[in-house]
Amino acid sequence: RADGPEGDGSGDLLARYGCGPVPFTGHDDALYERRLIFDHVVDLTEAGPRERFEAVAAAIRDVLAQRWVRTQQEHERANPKQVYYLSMEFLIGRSLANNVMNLLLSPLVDDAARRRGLDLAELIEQEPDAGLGNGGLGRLAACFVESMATMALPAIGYGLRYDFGIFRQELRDGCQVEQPDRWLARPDPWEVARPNEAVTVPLGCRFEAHGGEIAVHRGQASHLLGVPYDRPVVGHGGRTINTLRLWKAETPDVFDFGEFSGGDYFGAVSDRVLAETVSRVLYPDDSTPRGRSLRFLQEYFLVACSLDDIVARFLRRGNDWPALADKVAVQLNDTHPALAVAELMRILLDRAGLNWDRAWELTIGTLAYTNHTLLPEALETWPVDLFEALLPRHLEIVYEINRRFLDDVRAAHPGDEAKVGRMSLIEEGPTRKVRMAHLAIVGTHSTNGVAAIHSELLRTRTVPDFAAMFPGRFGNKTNGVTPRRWLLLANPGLAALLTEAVGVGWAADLGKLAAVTPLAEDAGFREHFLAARRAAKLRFVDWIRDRDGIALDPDSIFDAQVKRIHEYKRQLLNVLHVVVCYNRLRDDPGLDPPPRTFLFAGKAAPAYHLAKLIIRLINDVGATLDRDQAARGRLRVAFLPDYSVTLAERLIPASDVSEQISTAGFEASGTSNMKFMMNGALTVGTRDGATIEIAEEVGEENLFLFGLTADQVAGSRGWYEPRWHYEHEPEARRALDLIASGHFNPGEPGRYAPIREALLTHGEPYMHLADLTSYAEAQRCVSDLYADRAGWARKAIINVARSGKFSSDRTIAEYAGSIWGATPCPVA
Ligand code: T68
Repeated sequence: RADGPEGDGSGDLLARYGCGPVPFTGHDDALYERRLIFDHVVDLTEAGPRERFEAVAAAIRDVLAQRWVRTQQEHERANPKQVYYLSMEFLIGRSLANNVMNLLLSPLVDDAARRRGLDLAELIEQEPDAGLGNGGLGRLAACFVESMATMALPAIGYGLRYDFGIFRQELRDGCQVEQPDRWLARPDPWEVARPNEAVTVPLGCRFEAHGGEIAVHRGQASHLLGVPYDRPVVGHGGRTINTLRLWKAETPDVFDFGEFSGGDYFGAVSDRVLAETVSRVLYPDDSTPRGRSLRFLQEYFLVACSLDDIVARFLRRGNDWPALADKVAVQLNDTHPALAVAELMRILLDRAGLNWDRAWELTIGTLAYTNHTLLPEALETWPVDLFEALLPRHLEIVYEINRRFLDDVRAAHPGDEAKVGRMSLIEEGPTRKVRMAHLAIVGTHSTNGVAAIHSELLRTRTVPDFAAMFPGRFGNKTNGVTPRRWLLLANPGLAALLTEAVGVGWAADLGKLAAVTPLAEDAGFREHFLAARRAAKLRFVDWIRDRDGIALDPDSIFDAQVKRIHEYKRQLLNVLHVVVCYNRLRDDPGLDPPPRTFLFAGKAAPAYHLAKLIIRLINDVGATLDRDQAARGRLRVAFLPDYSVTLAERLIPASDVSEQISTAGFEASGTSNMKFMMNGALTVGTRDGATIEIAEEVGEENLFLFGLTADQVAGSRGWYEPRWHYEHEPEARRALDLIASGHFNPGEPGRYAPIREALLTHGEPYMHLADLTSYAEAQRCVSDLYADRAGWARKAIINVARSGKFSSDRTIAEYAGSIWGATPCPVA
């Protein structure tokens, strides 16, 4: 009775990968009631919303359990090349509605809920976001595992099961206050603990944890235990259900426990608590690693647990060491798991007993690395001392890799010791450090960036010596996002319209949306399109009113910049433009631009003081505009607290304008730019990251590009003088002066002096003032076009129609084809 809709969900791509809708049959109709009564021991009529959510989720898990087992059995049997995605972050969000959708159970579940009088929307709101990531990098990992399952690739994601994910952001007086994210306060219905598959992680010392740092006791080896918690990753169509395996750190079992505690009950129990600190909390710094030693231990813990598991599975399937690179592909999500290079070498040398050259060839053949940033301060390094204390054998291996590598560098460039110093895996200085990016490039067969411009800059500017030495290793894999979560689930109205226009296949083959292009010229379709977008807007307005008590005017343009707060992303450029608009309204009350609401959301790293000041400024400006007659009803600013996957799912479909305004050359790719485009927002953006490729797909006339190019930005290094703009551009000067005057914060007039100072510093790296004039001009074009409903709809429709390239299915097909050499393993 749980049949998926016939013939549905079987796009060309799915067909190519041998998948299609799968009928679920033979489940009894009382899964929900049984879960409620037997798991919660509560009468049906007494159950609260949280219990009802858990029972529904558990019932869905019951439905998928056999299919999940079947997937694993098929992978064991077929022994295909298996893909492993290692990431310190998976920003999953909620799972209930997504899983129901991908299982093609929505009609059944809607019907079952109706018959029981259950309010599904209310139950969905009970699920906390699994916020095990900071931003783009973590969300990308979540999109990738979903695409891999949809495409029937035999793939496992490995990460950490943090007790606390990304902090909850509260605003007090307009300031960010971080609160712990207690997402596991109630049992998570999706995870399956597998203590019998726990692995032991040996360490070269014992340690104590003090506020994110560890103190080591050298010479006393110790162990951690990694306990896997598995989560289902449901592919669209429900045929393949892959696994996301998250490791929880514990202390070794009671047996060892008794041995080393030596009768010290109290000490033994506190050791357990200590071990568990390793997977306690996600580090909330998205771009500047703070070099905390506990983070290093987390990274090693992920690598050691995952490689142990990978090797065990490889051997269990009857494979032998020489076949490792033919049967296993490991993708490293940034350098965070780059210790895998040393760990795999250790396994192959010390456990498999291979010689160095054999071990090295297999290591390189198995591993591949993705870079996500060019910011020099974001490139990870770890002190040699920390390696030595915690992982002495790994340090030995790193030194040997480096010795052989530098021999090769010297052979190729005799006498060029400067190059040797630049390329070494070890950074010399007062504290010697291991350069993780160098280790990752040297120890893998593939290094890729995440958008064309980023991959190019990586090769030519960041690591040119390596690109020259290993030209065949460098490539590009432009990011993508899953159209299931980000269009089919997030925007049901628009999704239904698209299905009506081009059939159901688009969700699994987003290129099919190209067939929508001619409908941009169809007045009737444009009306339906605008109506679907209006519906998404109204839905968001209701939702955010209920969540935060924020009242938004759906008749205004929703102009959104939602992402981590960072100087390079230039929320300040957006604010400066808002103040320019405000000054114009104050000067000329007769002005009549279309009303606009500037929506901001995003978290600041807790120690990034300027980013926190930017949040406060946005809130101060918002409050001032609300009070000022000149702005009221025409210009608003709202900062939506606690940005999350769930907030993004609601906000993106409701937005008219997508702000992608990073300083050119700084944003590796961006992925929200793709989500906005797919949902019919128009982009105001710089020629940066994947926004360049969006412009190529839609044509420059269908978005609003402005500002300096990456080459121009790089060419200005050293001589950029923001004061020139301040002195010659009156609107820029007045905006900056108004911010610095205390107009928005009369209680503490000096509050924004540091912002003024930063923006006017000679050589200001993000060149805000240099781009302000062209940005304001682009924004004027936005306002002008908005007045032309048909013109706006045409462009928006073309954006949706041309978004096919930005499906993560395309990205994953490229990884599978040119990096992993992996092919689908469909589950019958
Ligand atoms: C982002 N990086 C890029 N890093 O900024 C973005 N970093 O352009 C890109 O689209 C995205 O990756 C996906 O490729 C991050 O999100 C982090 O979150 C991070 C976390 C810890 C340490 C360093």
